[in-house]
Amino acid sequence: MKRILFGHPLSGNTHRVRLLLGMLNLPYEEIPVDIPAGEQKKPEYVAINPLGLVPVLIEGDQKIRDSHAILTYLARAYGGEQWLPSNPFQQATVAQWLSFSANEIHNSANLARLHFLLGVPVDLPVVQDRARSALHVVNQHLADREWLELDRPTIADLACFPYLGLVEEGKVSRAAYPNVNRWIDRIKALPGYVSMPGL
Ligand SMILES: N[C@@H](CCC(=O)N[C@@H](CS)C(=O)NCC(=O)O)C(=O)O
Repeated sequence: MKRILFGHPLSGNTHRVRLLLGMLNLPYEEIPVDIPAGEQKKPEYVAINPLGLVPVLIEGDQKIRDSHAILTYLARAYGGEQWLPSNPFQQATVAQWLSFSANEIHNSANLARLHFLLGVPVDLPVVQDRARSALHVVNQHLADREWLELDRPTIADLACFPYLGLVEEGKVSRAAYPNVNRWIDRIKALPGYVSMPGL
């Protein structure tokens, strides 16, 4: 069965999907979408994702948009109990970090990075402060644990990792967050880890 990932080489949203695909050892073809040229808003791509965003995963005749939804699908379809357990409470503890990634991290660390990478207009001090708040929350949470939930790597870790790992590209220092830094190193040491520029 053919598996295609529409993404962008510098996209952390795409990268969290690449990470799980690598860790699950699932073969796929990546089709780069030229975001600076606006290819994601052209009719051909909007027919694939009406939101005009990457990533999108196509697997056979199934199509999924949004990196967190894709992580959820891949984890349940191929990851057994490891990456997203079936127990409802445990599943919710993982899901709360997917939401944290999609909101608190996306609207802070990601926006600050996009400002320096692509000149996206943002209220820089505000988004940088929000990034520090997100780092603080994760740093506190990791004070007495190695992984975000369940004492093992799950899609919670893979969701939050890219933009916290790339946060310094938004000119926010990670120096004051040692638990986050050790957690980043642990993720980079996982079997199947793949890198991207900046990580
Ligand atoms: N919640 C979405 C966010 C996707 C997203 O913002 N993708 C960015 C690339 S990292 C994008 O496609 N930007 C193009 C644009 O805003 O036009 C996800 O997790 O997949």
